[in-house]
Amino acid sequence: MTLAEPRVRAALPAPVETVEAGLASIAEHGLAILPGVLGGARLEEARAALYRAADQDRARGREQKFALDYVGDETNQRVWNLLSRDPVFADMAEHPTALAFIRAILGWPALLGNISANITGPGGGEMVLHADQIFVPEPWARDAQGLNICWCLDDFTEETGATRIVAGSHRLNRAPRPDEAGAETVAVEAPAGAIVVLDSRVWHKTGNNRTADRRRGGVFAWYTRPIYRQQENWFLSLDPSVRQFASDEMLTLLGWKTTGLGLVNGASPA
Ligand SMILES: O=C(O)CCC(=O)C(=O)O
Repeated sequence: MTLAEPRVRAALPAPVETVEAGLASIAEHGLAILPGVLGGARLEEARAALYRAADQDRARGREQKFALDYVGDETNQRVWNLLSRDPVFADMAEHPTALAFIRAILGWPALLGNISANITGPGGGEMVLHADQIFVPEPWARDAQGLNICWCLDDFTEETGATRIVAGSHRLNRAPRPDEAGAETVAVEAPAGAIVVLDSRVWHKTGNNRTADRRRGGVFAWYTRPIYRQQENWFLSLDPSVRQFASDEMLTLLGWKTTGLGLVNGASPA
């Protein structure tokens, strides 16, 4: 990084309680931490649904690794296409607080690129340091092209492998170069039930899980402006009952309700 580039800091922003404060935190630091968005029985329901899906995938040999995870790491576990696994994940993807951030930063319509999980396990390795919009050719436009909303279903701590970020790096408005992979990062510590809203340009990675026996479940809802291809191909993989009972907002997020792009014979498919 040259001196002409904005300073990035290792410090974490303070948690906030409102969307308005969250938007200010994202503008300044590239992320916002909002505790208590999920609580009580809803948190337990989401957690149970995630670990049920993860354990089923492992037992059936259905795990799929991710390209940015370290090769050979058999500890951390990805669970994809959560919409098809339990209705609680649709509730999270279209949670009013989540959509308030999407509307304010990306505008509407926006697309849900995926809602998937990364579960760290004891001894689990880190991920490659990255920005989520790395598929966008540089130079990047002035504004974020996506938002990643992490739902902490367990306590995110340094020991459990909390996501690690380079706060303020969104202001560099470019992806990290290979020689910056070792940049100083800080663990985003947040209690179970919190959401962490990440600007798609902020540099981050999974942390090492150094516990003897604790998993860290994080559900990542990834949204983009409507010109980008979704990470999950919902049209092939989505359980049809999700679309059948979807709200108008969910149909828009999935790409079934659309204008201009993604038409079927010139008309919106839904
Ligand atoms: O698991 C984490 O903490 C980060 C995951 C992540 O950055 C990603 O999936 O893009």
